[in-house]
Amino acid sequence: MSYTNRIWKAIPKLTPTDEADYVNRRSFMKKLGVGASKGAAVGAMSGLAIGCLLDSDALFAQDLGVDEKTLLAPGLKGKDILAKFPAKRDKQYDKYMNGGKAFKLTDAKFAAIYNNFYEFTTRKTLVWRLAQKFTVDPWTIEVTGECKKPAKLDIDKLMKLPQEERVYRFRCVETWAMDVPWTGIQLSDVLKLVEPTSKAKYVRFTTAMNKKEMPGIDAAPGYPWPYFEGLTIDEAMNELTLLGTGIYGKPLPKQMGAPFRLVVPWKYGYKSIKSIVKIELLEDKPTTFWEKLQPAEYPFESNIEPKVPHPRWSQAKERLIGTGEVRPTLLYGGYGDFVAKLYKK
Ligand SMILES: Nc1nc2c(c(=O)[nH]1)N[C@H]1C(S)=C(S)[C@@H](COP(=O)(O)O)O[C@H]1N2
Ligand SMILES: [Mo]
Repeated sequence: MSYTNRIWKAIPKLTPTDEADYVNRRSFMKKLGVGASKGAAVGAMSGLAIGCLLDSDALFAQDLGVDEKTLLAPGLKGKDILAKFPAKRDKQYDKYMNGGKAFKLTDAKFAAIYNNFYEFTTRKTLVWRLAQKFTVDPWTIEVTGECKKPAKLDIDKLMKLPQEERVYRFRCVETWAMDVPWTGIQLSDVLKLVEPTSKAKYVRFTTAMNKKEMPGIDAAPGYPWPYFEGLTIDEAMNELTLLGTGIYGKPLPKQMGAPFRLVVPWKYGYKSIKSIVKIELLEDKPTTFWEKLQPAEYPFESNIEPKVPHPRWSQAKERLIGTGEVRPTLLYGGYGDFVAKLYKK
């Protein structure tokens, strides 16, 4: 039996009651065996957070009877936007995949059902469903701070910037990975619009916080919402760093961070913040959502480094979702040619 089929068989059926529990804080906490106190909840949740997951979680799609088209439904649906997809593939990035060896794209339905987006739920395979009600149009990203021309960029303005398709490996700190064709705008093109000053040394990013449409926020009241992340200005300006607009040739589905998210392929997945509403150019180093919760486990830099274990597990190997294939983790995800220079000590 194939890996996938074995996993399908092993997953217990998800009942509607279970599902309701995940969006209901009290019973969710009870299920986790956690008291209602904030501290306890945060401790347990962040331990669970990026640490606890089951391979088998990946494959509820079949049980839920959901097809690929539903899973990949784009967040942005306007005709003018759809006309920009698929963007032209820039093939020069293909050779960094898998250390230059052959690779196969991850099956789209796995990428679109196995998601981390805690604003909706910590249950990966339920994110897509809870995210369907999330409003992503209209949308603006405010770009502000150390720059000469702060701006509020709406969908039309952002979608006028050049975008292309690039296949990158995407690696979560939990050790799963996927090989996917992103569509995106180089973040440097966005930042250049506002003319950063010489004081801009860091960039801070913030996700939307729409409690009505994001049930995971109230379900985890101890988390420092809204989700926020950061890069150095050199990391943000690096050619690899994308403001992601799409995947598999279409605008991003909501569960993957529609309408605009980061894609930073040499860092662990939590740096690739979703559904961004604010970008701030800063002189001082900001903290991040996960760093605030567990600084020893999720430091600001968080580059992919096979020889630096997470305090609770090894990072030497990674497992591709969809096939279960296990491969050695590559330093900087294989993108050392682009970024090793940023970390010379
Ligand atoms: N706002 C927000 N961004 C987020 C997260 C999140 O919970 N909230 N999870 C991160 C983590 S841990 C990972 S691995 C990736 C997952 O992206 P994907 O679901 O599109 O694969 O998104 C990152 N961006
Ligand atoms: Mo992650």
